[in-house]
Amino acid sequence: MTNESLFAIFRGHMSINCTSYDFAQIEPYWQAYWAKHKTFKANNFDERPPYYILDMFPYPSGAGLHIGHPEGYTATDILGRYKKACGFNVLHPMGWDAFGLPAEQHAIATGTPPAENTANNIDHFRGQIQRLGFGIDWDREVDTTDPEYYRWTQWIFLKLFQRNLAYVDEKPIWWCPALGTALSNEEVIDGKSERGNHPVERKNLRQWILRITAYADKLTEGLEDIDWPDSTKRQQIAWIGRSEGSTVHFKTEGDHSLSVYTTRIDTLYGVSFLAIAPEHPLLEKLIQPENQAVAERYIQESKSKSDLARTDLAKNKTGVFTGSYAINPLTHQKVPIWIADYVLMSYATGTVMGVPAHDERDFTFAKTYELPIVQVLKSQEDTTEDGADTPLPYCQKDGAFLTKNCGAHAGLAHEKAVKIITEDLKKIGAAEFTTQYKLRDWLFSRQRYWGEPFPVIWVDESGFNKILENKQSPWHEFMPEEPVAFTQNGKKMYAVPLPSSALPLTLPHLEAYQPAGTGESPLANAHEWLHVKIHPSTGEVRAANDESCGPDWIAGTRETNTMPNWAGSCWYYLRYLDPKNKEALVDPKVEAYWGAPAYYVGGAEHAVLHLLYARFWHRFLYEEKVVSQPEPFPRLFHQGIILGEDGTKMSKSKGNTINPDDVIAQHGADALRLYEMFMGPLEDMKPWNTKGIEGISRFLRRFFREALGEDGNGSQKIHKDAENSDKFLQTLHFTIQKVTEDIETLRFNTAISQLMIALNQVQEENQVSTKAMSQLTQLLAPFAPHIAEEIWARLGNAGSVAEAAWPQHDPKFLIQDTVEIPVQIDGRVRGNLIVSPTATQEEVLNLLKQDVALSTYVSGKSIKKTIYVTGKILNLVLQQ
Ligand code: ANZ
Repeated sequence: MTNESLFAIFRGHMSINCTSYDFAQIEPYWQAYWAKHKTFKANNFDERPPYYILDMFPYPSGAGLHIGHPEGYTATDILGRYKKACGFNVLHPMGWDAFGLPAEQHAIATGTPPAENTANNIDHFRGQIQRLGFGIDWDREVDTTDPEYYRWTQWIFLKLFQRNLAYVDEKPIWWCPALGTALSNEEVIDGKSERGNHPVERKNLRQWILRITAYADKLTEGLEDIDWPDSTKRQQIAWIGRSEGSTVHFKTEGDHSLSVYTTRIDTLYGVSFLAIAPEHPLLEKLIQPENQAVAERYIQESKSKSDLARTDLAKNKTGVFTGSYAINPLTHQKVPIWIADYVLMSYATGTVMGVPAHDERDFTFAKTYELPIVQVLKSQEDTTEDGADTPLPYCQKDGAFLTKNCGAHAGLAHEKAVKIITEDLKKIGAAEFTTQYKLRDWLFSRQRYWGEPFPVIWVDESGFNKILENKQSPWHEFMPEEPVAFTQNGKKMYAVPLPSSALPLTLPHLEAYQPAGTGESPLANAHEWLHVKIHPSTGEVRAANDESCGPDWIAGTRETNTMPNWAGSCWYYLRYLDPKNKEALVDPKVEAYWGAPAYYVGGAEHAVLHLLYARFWHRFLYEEKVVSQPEPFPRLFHQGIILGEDGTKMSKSKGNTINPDDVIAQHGADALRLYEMFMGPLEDMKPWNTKGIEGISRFLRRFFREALGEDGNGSQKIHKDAENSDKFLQTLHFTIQKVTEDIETLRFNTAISQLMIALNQVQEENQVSTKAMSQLTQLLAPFAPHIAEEIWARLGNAGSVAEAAWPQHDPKFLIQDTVEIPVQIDGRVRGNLIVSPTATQEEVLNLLKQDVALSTYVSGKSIKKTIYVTGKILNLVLQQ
């Protein structure tokens, strides 16, 4: 039977008739085949060992897939297809991180509801991803905006709420008076709104906040046990920013106490001013009447600056005097209190002690405002008594105390000084040791429509007391020990958690998506949804205007804020495991079966926010016994960015973007996949090169031709009973070994080079067995799966190449390394020979005769005795 007829039987009713490599026919065919046969379906509790591989799921933007997406997704697909061939039960899922600002802005501009727009974008993305031929189990697709998904996002929030890890507080947001809306950080550029270029300011609003700081130490320590890129670990450590120091309390005039946080209490003798943040609550008591006008103007101005601009070392340090003084608890000296915006209210106490002689910023500040510079330390090289040879500011910690200025502590070194001064001041209640973190609690609310609604209802005090009376009611399912309350317009309001039976709390339909104009989200306009009545014991919720509610029903208001789009991406990798579960976010048995992903592959730009938030939620879920391991992503890999052909970052404005749809249309998905993997090491940044993808296209066409001949229906060279040459077998088995090792270590570019070498060898051969050609095709399959399926089938193999067992290399075909053996003649080592470790005595003796130096010892003589230890030593005794 010819290959052609075998192939026709296998194909059944579908057929591709192309005689040369026609990817436009081949690719859709095999994609349909995989979908029909559910080739990549992953079953829970399969007896094969589980292998879970995870991509960072995309935000389905209106612009569609960009050329960077296929890079990471191809890498995970290669690994997944390879592991499947090795006998693993591979789970490689895909989903959509679909809440976010663009859909809402689109809704405001066009009136299309965000849900509709998002669904269209998802369809577009799914189609594009499917055209790349990834081996994804599409039955496990998740969408963070699907109420059946965000039911569980809300559930996790309620668990956090129950454990008092969610609270409310007033926090500043960007507020644009001209637009009448709150803006996100991304919508503010240099103190102006991105839209319309209007000035923005900080405005305090009630916000939900998650107590991530309670996990600061655990999140730092947990990094030790995971296999992540060092730079990403370092970024998380810096972001969490654990700092050990002291808090020192200064008495002020009017008998207030002003606390400063310092890591350098050893410089307390050199304090010449205190600097206080413009937002500090004590300021109104400290500003003297004659300083009022100037101070107020300064405070107002600082409102429009970002923290980054305020603390930038390169920028001028500004400030104004409050008119008040504080007393240094160590020296009892009076120092002026200045307002300075380089001090942030959000860090530590919001006040710093100014030590110009030993701190860069304080030095600049003191120079600008002519404040005293009191030196208390000198460098180790400085031999002068008064530290005259130490250039100021001297900021190192290795300095020694001057004997003058430093009272009882003169002569102490940094570490000792910190300990002793803090302990001394602690005795009089003027200082204590403290630990600070750069990490802030996570501001978890947005004044937006297109996010998860908070599953809580606000009630007043009398309503809350009614709920407290009935501890059996569903309102207590997630009730925290410490009630969450907030006073607004003089009225104290309490947050009541919805019971799980009331989830999901879905977003209401709106006629318009314009913000409310009050700083609240558009949900403030959804009156029917917003104003409710709740029953104190049954857990029922009805519309406020529902007349069937009796007098015992409690009036309540839903929350108008929504969750940030980081929420849904905090736990999606768990939902993939059990996406249809109605009883739990994931069945613990299913979670235990799959475990954490073997690899998590995604961009380095997520080093902190997403990767830290997800670790926080995961740790919490671990403590709540929802998951079985403390870390969500034990092994992380960042793919490098693909640059434009000009070597700069791709961007629409520069016109150097490459559209994956265009590349697929021109060269096919296989060529795109193979090219992106061939560009260079996966983690490297690399520029796109049109010539490069053309070369890859030629390689694929050549592979097709070599395997299947000019007419695509069988090559003269390839046949079942062909005798493979030794050279070819060596190349084949080396290629199997190399591609296998390279896939395991994600070195895809070198694996592809080896496939190219192997194809060159095929070209040089007169005959190659069908089995050997099929094996080479299997090696190509994870990289370029469509063409590999087509070749596999046309070579007469049954079933999908994705399901064939991975080929094993046979070591006997591998060219071994050589060894150097000593040659001893009549008891003396006369030299060495380079031989194969398995060389026979005869081979070694032949080599000896060819060796210019050694052959002189034996020429003309006969050998009496030969002792050869294979691969170790040759010992000869000559006839005398
Ligand atoms: C006096 C001093 C003297 C300081 C000196 C440094 C050097 P880390 O290590 O990052 O925690 N600081 C404290 N609170 C601040 C705030 N809210 N805004 C801006 N700066 C603040 O840094 C701790 C140091 O940052 C503290 O130690 C304080 O300046 C400053 F020779 O106190 B230091």
